[in-house]
Amino acid sequence: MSNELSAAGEADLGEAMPEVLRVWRDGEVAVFEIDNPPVNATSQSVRRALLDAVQRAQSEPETKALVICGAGRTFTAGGDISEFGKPPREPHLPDVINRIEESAKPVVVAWHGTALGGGCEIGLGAHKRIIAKDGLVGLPEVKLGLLPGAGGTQRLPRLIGPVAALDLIATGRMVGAEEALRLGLVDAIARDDLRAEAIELARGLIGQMQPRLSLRNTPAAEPEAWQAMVDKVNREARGRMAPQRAIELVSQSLTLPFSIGQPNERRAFFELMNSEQSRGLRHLFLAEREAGKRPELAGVTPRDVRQVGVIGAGTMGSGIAVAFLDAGYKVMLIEADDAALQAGLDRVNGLYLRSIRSGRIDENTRLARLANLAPTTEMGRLAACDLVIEAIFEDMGVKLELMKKLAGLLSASTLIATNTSYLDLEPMADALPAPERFLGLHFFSPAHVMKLLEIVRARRTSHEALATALAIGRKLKKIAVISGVCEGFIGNRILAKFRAQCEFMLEEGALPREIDAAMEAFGLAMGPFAVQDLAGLDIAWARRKRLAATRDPNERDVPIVDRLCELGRFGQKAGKGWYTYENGRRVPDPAVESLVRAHATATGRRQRSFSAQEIQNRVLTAMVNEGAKIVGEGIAARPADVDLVLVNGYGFPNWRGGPMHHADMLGLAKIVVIAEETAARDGQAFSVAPLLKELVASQGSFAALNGG
Ligand code: T1G
Repeated sequence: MSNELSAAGEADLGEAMPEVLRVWRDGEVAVFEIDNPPVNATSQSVRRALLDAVQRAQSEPETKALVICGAGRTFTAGGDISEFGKPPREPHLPDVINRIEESAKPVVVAWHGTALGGGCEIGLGAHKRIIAKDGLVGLPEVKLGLLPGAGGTQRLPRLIGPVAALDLIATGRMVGAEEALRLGLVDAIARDDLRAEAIELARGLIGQMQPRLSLRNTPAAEPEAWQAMVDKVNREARGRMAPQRAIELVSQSLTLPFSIGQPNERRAFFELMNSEQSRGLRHLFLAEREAGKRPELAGVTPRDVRQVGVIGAGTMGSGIAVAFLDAGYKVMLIEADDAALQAGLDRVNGLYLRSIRSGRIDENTRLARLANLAPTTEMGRLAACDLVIEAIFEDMGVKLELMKKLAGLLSASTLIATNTSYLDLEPMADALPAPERFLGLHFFSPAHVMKLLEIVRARRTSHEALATALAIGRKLKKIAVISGVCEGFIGNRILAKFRAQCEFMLEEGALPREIDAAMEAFGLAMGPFAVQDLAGLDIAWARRKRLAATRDPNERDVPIVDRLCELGRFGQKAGKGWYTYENGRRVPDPAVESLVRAHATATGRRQRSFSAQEIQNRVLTAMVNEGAKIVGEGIAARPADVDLVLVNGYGFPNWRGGPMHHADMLGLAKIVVIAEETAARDGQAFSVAPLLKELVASQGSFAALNGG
């Protein structure tokens, strides 16, 4: 039977200690349970309590073995992110873990929930590891721009070999129990009762000499496998420093003793901690968790949504249907006629077949998800839905007609959402009784893959509808950001300014390939012209033609895309656009370059060459300036929300933290100087955001507006 020995914080450990470690004994086994909600982070108090408990156990004759486990939903999420960037406080985690490893009495770690970062490293210091069936373990530090800093880069390769270790450290991916066992990362998977089995395991080790990972040699790697992994990590690092440092440190575990490798790791850890890349990634981690927290929504209970109707089974509609099916919702997919419905179903099936082929899901999962799909052409059936999302043609007239139809079909309490990416929500809301249940759910294509969801709040959208949308976003595992209504909402509004600035540079002497190369060097996955080719230039052309009649003739407008389309250069699908495509490979086309040059000369503007840095500065300034307007107008609640949108929906490099965070790093004064130059040059197409000027005048920063 278990008997409670002490709780850290009670008499024997001194008054000052918070109760973050519960200690009791099961026969000869002392059990230490980390209890530091919400995720048992290895905060200073936890490190102190764990170190004291392990030390004390050494001299307790009745204790012969130790088990370390976690309370609540997770073993530990690792280092306490709120302590990052502050001076480290003793005891340091590497020392605590070294002490665990040196324990004369065997130590077993019981992993449940997630054992991440420092939580995984505690396990590597222990003598045996057991994991719950549904437990996950990993070293995700790289996602925060860091590396494991408590021995992980040195002990993991010694345990599972350098190739697998580098894979886990450089990707930061979590592995489940089965894979952990296969890799040799755990000694056992608990059959049933993790705690009891961990205690049993510890009991079986009593009296035996315990191996220390730090004294072991890293097993030699197959040279080709090692090189292949190094190449993969370098390829995928794309400007990020942490994965590259991981290669260096895991390599050191092959040649250097732990006593040298560990201090090297610690140095790298602090260097990275102070890097802009890690600051950017940590900013996004916190921004993601803050995005859904709105003071006005505190205490508002989201509605229960189970049955979702999706109207329109085109690319967006079918992707949205799959996103909801994947999250366990029942989905009704509506099309106007049988042929369109069948085409939509084929799309849904195609998405699932791709998921099977890539190993993301198995056949049973596919069948289970499809069992929740009800395809139909009968609009009347929508009455059974808790939420209806329209994903039909992007045309106000068509959408208004649909809203009128829905008004007659649905009860006034059914939530109604539009997936429009540009159109004004207010006229649609006007067409509905009870407009407070209406809002925008702007998904990004492919909707079942892309992480971003813009929740668009119309003037009358209720708190309940917003809270429900946020809860849906969480269930869909999306990063949901609330936007007010404006042309293009947060993301497309900034994208429009970004693209315009790129086209303006074409008129001043830059070439598409130079702009793309500069922006790819900045960290964008693809340059803006290559992206347009991928999406198809005809879409922009159609929109331009639609807007031509109402365009202000004084506004700076670049018509090059019209010329390309007139020549049938619709982008990748036509084999030519801003570039020519040879066997799928993009190559600059002299014909386009002379067309661009001819247009540029005809504008009468001064022609000059651009450095990559100048291109990047102009693009960034255009984005940040528009972002500042969006925040200033209250369309986005915080600059950090703008960062989340650009990083998760538009390929802005996450290690730069998003445009607003990056602007803070560069200094807003510098951005304002470039913005003022731009305003002088671009006339009506550009004005400096008042908020940006205010912040510079008050020596403020976007960060100060993030709160949280
Ligand atoms: N430190 C402090 N707070 C944390 C935290 C952490 N490591 N992880 C999560 N939280 C907070 C989070 O801000 C939120 O707070 C709440 O917990 C719930 O999180 C030397 C030093 C564990 C998979 O990178 O991946 O170890 O918003 O909303 O979706 O090598 O959180 O409620 O106020 O995310 O269930 C490495 C990061 C650290 C893990 C849970 N560890 N965390 O996901 O809940 S570096 C990580 C996660 C390290 C050593 C170094 C996830 C999760 P609030 P949540 P979730």
